[in-house]
Amino acid sequence: MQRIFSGIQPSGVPHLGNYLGAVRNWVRLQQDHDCIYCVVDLHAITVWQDPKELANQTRGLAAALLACGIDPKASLLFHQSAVYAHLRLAWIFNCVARMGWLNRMTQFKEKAGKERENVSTGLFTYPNLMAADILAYHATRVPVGDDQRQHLELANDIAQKFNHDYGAEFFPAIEPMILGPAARVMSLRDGSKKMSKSDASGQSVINLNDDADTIALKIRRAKTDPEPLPSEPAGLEGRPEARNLVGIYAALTDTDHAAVLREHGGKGFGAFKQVLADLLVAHLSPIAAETQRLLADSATLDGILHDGARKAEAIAEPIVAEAERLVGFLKV
Ligand code: AQP
Repeated sequence: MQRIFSGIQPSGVPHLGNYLGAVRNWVRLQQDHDCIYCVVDLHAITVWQDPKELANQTRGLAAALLACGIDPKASLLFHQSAVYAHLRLAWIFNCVARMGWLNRMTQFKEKAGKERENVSTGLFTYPNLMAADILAYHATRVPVGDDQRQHLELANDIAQKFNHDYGAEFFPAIEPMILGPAARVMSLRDGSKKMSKSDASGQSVINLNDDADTIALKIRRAKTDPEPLPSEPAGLEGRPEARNLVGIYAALTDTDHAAVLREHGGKGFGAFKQVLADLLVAHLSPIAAETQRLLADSATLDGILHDGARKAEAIAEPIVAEAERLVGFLKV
């Protein structure tokens, strides 16, 4: 079975983009892959996280992942700061990756914006830690949203340079798995920006813990244009907000844009938003309820994360120890 690694940051409440672009695929992949799923709290602190909230956000995200269907008997689920192997390999990769490579990363440019001189150095080296997360397990497949494609190309560059510099075919090639019609869910207020936990406008994001009324309100208020829905995908050209809502509908019903437009083409957005909101509520309400149930028993939740971390450590430790040996560190 091929080994999968994927992570998600506890930098806020998980949202529909995380669910459709990543987590829903993670659940499906459990059937025929060896899956390692990680709540990446080390990544989260690359931007400021309130220390009073971070542990709860980590638990909240782990509970949401379990509620979405991650099965701790079938997969490993743990939080990143509990397994030191990630940090040891990330340091080596900091010394393998080149400044020029990181300078090209569009996520850094978007997140740093005009604050480039003031953001943390961790935000800049984030892709090196991400490469370490994956390669510490010799994972070869990484299910992610479309926004992470560039980081995975960089991880492959790092792996190749390590192998070349240290004269060993040690790290395998990584293949991104970008799945489904909603690999990039966009903000409900601006169809050119991705839906993001850190978006200041709460109205742009459907959170996995939103209740039915909140979901319906956010969808009603979602930005659209005055034209009715087209009957074919070509008619979505230049209409990013319409494309986004159709993509969400397609993902939730396991179809594609063409099938959604065959059914709803010609309708105004008022009617379409109503059916979309109903569909979202039917999908997300059980997840929100199960998350709350899991959070009420934090001892069990912490036990799952602790067990996952120990099993993850058992896989990563010999791989990272061998990388350190190749680098030439003294082992006494
Ligand atoms: N809008 C999105 N559409 C599709 N997939 C998405 N993902 C994130 N946003 C979308 C996918 O979710 C997984 C986990 O992402 P993450 O939380 O680790 O980091 P992120 O991509 O930086 O997510 P956010 O919401 O934008 O977080 P903040 O605001 O904290 O930076 C990844 O597989 C990602 O592709």
